Amino acid sequence: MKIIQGKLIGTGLRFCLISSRFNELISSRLLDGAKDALFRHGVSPQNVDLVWVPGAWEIPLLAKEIALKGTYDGIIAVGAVIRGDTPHFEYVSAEMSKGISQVSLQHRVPIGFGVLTCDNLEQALLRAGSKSGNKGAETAVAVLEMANVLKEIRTEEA
Ligand code: INI
Repeated sequence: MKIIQGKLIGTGLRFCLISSRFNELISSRLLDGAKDALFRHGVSPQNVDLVWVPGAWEIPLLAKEIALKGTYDGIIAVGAVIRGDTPHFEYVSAEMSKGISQVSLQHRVPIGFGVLTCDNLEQALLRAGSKSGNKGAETAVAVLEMANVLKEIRTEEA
């Protein structure tokens, strides 16, 4: 049996982080978690770029532009959509998540979904570097694994 899996080694790999300014209290913590995870797995700071967007709604378009460049092994999106008093949350979170998934599949680049969708600020804080971990860091490690497993698969194809 042949087992193909991605190593968690980031040497020589390039990543682009996308962070939303909306709910920056949360997104900045997720961003710190993502950067820390990449660097501790051997990714060079010189090989990581960061793009800020206004809110989660804008993430898919930026992800598409970045994917089109073709210069990154993976993209990591972080942010937080927090439910308010109107249905706005539903529209933003649905389109953002669908958009990220579409860009990833269309452009065959791993895009980490480190955007929290929470009912309140407390839920978000718990997932941004406290009791429930840091979803930015978890997402970065997932993208690193995907970047490596895709390299393995593509080397086999060639
Ligand atoms: N953007 C977020 O990233 N999180 C939110 O919780 C949020 N809410 O709730 O409104 C949000 N809205 C802004 C949206 O992403 C766009 O930036 C805005 O609509 C302009 O296009």
